[in-house]
Amino acid sequence: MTEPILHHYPVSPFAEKARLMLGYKRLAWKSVQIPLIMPKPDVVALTGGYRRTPILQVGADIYCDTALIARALERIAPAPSFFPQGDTYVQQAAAHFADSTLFWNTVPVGFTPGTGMMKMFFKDATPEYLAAFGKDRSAYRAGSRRGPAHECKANLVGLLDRIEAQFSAPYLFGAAPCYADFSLYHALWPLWLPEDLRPMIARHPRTLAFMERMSAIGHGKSSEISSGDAIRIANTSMPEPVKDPVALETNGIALGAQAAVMPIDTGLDPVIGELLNASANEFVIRRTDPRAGTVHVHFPRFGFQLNKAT
Ligand SMILES: N[C@@H](CCC(=O)N[C@@H](CS)C(=O)NCC(=O)O)C(=O)O
Repeated sequence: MTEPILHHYPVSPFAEKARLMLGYKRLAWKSVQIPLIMPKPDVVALTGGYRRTPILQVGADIYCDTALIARALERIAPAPSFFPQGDTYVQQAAAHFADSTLFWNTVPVGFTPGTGMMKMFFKDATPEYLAAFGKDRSAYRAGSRRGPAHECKANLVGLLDRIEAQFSAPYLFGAAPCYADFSLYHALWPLWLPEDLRPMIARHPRTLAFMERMSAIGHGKSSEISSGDAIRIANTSMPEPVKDPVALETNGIALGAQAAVMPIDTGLDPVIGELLNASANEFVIRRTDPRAGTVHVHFPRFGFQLNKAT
């Protein structure tokens, strides 16, 4: 099997979710360090425009969004499963809430200038870089609102109490981790990783024990390669043929037609190419890049929009 390649950077919580999912599957993987801010020419060579972090590459197949990365990894390595009690609504709801609402409350607190993640990861950053970072993230968030830290801190008081109350077992829904645990872990990571913020979590002993337990899963075995090497791997690989393609609710866009897929919330950059699949769980777009060759770019259905290519 082609080793999966994760394109990521250390400070990204969603990348931490993917690293831990790879560790849980005990997969050997390759790691490509990507820029934190635009431009990201080598990411875009693979995705065709999608810029969010992380992406997972398997040969010439590119998986965008950690929800779909989880499903791709589940296919590659079915055991241990991310869905030990089945792929149910309540687990997806818990994962989605953590990836969106909880995440957007922990990030403004965890990334407050001069503290937490900023102190850990950006202590040597120049004022010019910090200004460029701020500008990049404002553009990336487009019209979506990020609350001020005091509002998020207030929300977190109630949220952390409820998370603590949920733990009657080692993990959210029982004795083994499920997909939602990886989402909860990464959303709380910006408050748990930096020692100066950890007391917010440590006030909740079961949540603290959960974070320690999840962190102990580790990242598995990875080796660094360059983004140029990853592009060469895509170029010399054949994308996996799509099995049983369907055009579910495409609003008139036929399979084989040119289409545009992009997120509905942040990083609204369309990926344009031939629509190969629009199933209940996944969009697949085929596109050809001068450097990466022909690739299949995969997106989850939920959280993404399909439009006619203009
Ligand atoms: N729903 C996406 C969210 C990914 C996301 O928001 N990632 C952040 C980093 S934690 C990001 O893309 N930031 C902008 C960037 O890296 O360019 C997922 O599950 O992968």
